[in-house]
Amino acid sequence: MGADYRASMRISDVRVVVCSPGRNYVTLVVETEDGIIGIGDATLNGRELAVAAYLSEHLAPLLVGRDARRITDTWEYLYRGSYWRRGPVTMAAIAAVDVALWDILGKVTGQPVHQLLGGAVRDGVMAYTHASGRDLDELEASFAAHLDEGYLAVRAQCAVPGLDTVYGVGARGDYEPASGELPDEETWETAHYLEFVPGMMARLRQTFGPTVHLLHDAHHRLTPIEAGRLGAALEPYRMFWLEDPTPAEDQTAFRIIRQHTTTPLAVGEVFNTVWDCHELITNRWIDYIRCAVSHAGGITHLRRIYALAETYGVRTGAHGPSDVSPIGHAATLHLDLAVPNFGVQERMQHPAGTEEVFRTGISFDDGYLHPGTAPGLGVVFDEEAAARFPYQRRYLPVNRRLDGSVHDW
Ligand code: KDG
Ligand code: MG
Repeated sequence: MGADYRASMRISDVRVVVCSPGRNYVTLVVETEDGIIGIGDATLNGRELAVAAYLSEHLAPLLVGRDARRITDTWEYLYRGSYWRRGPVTMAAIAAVDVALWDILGKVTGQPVHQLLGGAVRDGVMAYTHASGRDLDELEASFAAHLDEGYLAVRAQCAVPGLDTVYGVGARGDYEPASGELPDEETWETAHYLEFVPGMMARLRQTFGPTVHLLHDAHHRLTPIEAGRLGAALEPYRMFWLEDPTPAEDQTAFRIIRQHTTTPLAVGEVFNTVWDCHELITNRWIDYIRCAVSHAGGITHLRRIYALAETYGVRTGAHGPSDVSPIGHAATLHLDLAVPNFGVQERMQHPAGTEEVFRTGISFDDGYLHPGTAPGLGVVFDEEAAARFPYQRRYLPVNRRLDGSVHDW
């Protein structure tokens, strides 16, 4: 059992730790005066130090002395109280505070966070992972390997003939998009991509049969009508979803895509608040909402987005790349377990080294993830280990068309 729930719960210390065990992570550590520690993920890929500064310079002074149990009040104070609302930096910082407070509440009450959210409504969380290849043979081998691991759902990305580098495909093995002291440049030409992708999906459906869930990420690169055309071309292969077909800030683009295809649509990894997606949800222009706990204001805000989505028949498909730290992953899984309109959860392996710093109770069996039943999030953050892996500047790539102009990445 945790400490006595009636005991004083004043926050006495707030620290921000930036570490790089294989990639950068920003972690918030919140400590109460009776020694309970809560942790939150504030990692924003390629912009880590902006969130770290927001937390340590602007939020930490507001937190010391507050009652750690007042989670919603703290969220309101940090969101409404700042006047400057929304945006990835602000909302990643608020998310870290929120998740740390849920972690503390779980530890104090002796309950895993999903119990505090109303309890599990499923036994496990269906996960998808990433298959990729420099050609179709390599993609097929990668896809098969993930099925062997037990996955029931797999996202497929492949190099496109005529383009040197594309999103989702590493030069060797696993794809980790952030790299380099300065941004790498990837190449793009929509015509090449649209020519290639339907054949790739046809081949995977043919090879792996009718039941595996097939996903694909277009990573914000198409116009609405191009996306409609791609969705229609993919209909015979019964995709689980087509992700991020167009740049996500244009919500009304999805009305056009919807008019042209029944391929299910997923979007949201770059969203920070319900205001980024309320039109998408209430107009039923999407099928899956993909916000991350760590980027969309934490558990407190994401569950409101999910509740709105539930009302309109939209399911969840939370973002879970390696840039969401194990703390963020655990928080997401607790929410996934507890919401009725769960759809699927992304899972990308963290680079080697991450486990030296973050120890989780997350398990994966027969395609399903579970965050464990330890009080709070169930994640231990080893600050001494983190100190051995100092921050390294990393950028996400920039995308250029073959004529040299910058395109959406
Ligand atoms: O930091 C950027 C990544 O999170 C993003 O490129 C991953 O698109 C992504 C996905 O679907 O996991
Ligand atoms: Mg994506």
